[in-house]
Amino acid sequence: MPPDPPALALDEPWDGVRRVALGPFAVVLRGFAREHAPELVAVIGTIAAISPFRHMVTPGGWTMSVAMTNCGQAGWVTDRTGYRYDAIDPMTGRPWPAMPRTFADLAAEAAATAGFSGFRPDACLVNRYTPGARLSLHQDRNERDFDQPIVSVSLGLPAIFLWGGKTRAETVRRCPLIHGDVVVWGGPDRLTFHGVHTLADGEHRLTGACRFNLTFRRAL
Ligand code: MD3
Ligand code: FE
Repeated sequence: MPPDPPALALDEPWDGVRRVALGPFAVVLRGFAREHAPELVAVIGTIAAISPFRHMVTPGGWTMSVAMTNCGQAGWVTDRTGYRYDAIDPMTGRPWPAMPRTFADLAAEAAATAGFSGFRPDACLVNRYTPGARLSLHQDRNERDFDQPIVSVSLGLPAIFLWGGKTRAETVRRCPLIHGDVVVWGGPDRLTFHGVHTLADGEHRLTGACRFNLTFRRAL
């Protein structure tokens, strides 16, 4: 009998991608988007020229510290009436800018690398964090099909991602996310409580004093 192949540690790249598991179906692909970062940041600028970043208001009446915009067929929005996906940007009254091919291809490639082949996102939420901004613990449950994964791309300043459990009460773990990291969530980990810790001061050569996060979803 041939000997078993040597076990691969999860953080050892076997196809050039360094993986860090957050859970059984949640994986960080370290630096996966790094080489695409300059283009991604430039495209964020063209999206924001059409649908500007804005601070949305939660149903409870709080103005979010994270500024947001969207591209794709559907955009995530919140106002006093609730959270939803909308094909129309409420600020401009026009459709969100189309999802650039480079965005959709990167998200599909990352999903496939994490074991979710055939992911075709129709929504991309663009989050902009400046120092002091944070995203409190929440679940993403406005999407129709929870079997579809979510892909997130971190650009610019580093952040501490908060990773909880299936209920709000469970212990929260911290995971640093840096420029170029891509995270893919799916399956049972899709409804995990998560958030982003208050962004620390800093300067990034590509983004200045800011962190962008692209969140790709199949919303419709
Ligand atoms: C884990 N954004 O926009 S993306 C969000 O860095 C959001 O801006 C964070 O959470 C950010 O809703 C993190 C990562 C993310 C998105 C969806 C998830 C993580 C998730 C759904 C389930 C579990
Ligand atoms: Fe979220």
